Amino acid sequence: MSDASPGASGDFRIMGVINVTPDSFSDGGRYLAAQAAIEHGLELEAEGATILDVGGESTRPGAAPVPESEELRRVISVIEGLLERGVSAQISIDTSKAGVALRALEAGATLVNDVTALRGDASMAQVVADAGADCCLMHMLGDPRTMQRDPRYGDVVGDIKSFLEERMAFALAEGVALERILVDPGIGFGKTLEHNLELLRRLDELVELGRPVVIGTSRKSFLGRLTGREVDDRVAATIATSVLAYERGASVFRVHDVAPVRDALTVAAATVPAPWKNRTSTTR
Ligand code: HH2
Repeated sequence: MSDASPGASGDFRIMGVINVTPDSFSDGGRYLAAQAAIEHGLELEAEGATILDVGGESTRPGAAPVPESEELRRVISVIEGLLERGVSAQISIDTSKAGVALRALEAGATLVNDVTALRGDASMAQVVADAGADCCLMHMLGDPRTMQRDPRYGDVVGDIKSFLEERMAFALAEGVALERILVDPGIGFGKTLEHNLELLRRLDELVELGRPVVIGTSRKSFLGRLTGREVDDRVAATIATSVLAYERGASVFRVHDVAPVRDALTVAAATVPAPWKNRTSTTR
């Protein structure tokens, strides 16, 4: 990406998703899985990702938890490999386990993407605070095994805004600096189709929290319900939601398909100045 492009000037950041393929059969297989994840990360950076989100535990609805030792085996070699290969993108660790976050931060990650917003592990806030790491606080109703069973809210946007406010206060009390915090409504995490759409429609209300809003719609099932498309064929739908979210003030976009989303956001940013610049007093 050239420095002159709007993306490079800071209107948005793309967080490319690196899922470390589980392979419990042999160390050889594990090594190949790590190598594939590293190559994939390099490609995502070349396509315009400025954050690489490395995850070793699926958070899909119904997913079973992964033991810490296995999650560590999946992610640490990938983080080390990405840095050895010279990535300049920020490395994010997608985990809710403090032990995994700690080792990932030691290996060179500088952002903890915790889908439990520091509720999943009592030591997590301290690990983030001690490392001076960035931290993404995401909303989720229930846990991945139960979250899609009839989720209900009073006012989905108001409830999630209050939740994020409370989690920000908790993080601050635990010693995480305000400038290190990002917030995310957690699209698809305990939300019906209508909840997800309402969140996108009123995303500007979350910008009022004064912190960068992260949005992850990439290939998610609500897009499948709307379009009838299978998971690998939801790029256009992901682009539509990303551009809408940008227009309503999101600044970090967690996606699998970096190149097309980057093009779409570059055009959006050239057309409309980043809304979050007007609505927040703090920096992104
Ligand atoms: N979504 C998923 C995982 N981690 N983190 C944040 N901050 N925001 C999200 O929306 C988010 C997330 C789940 O994405 P999915 O496509 O279901 O799975 P994955 O991308 O891990 O394969």
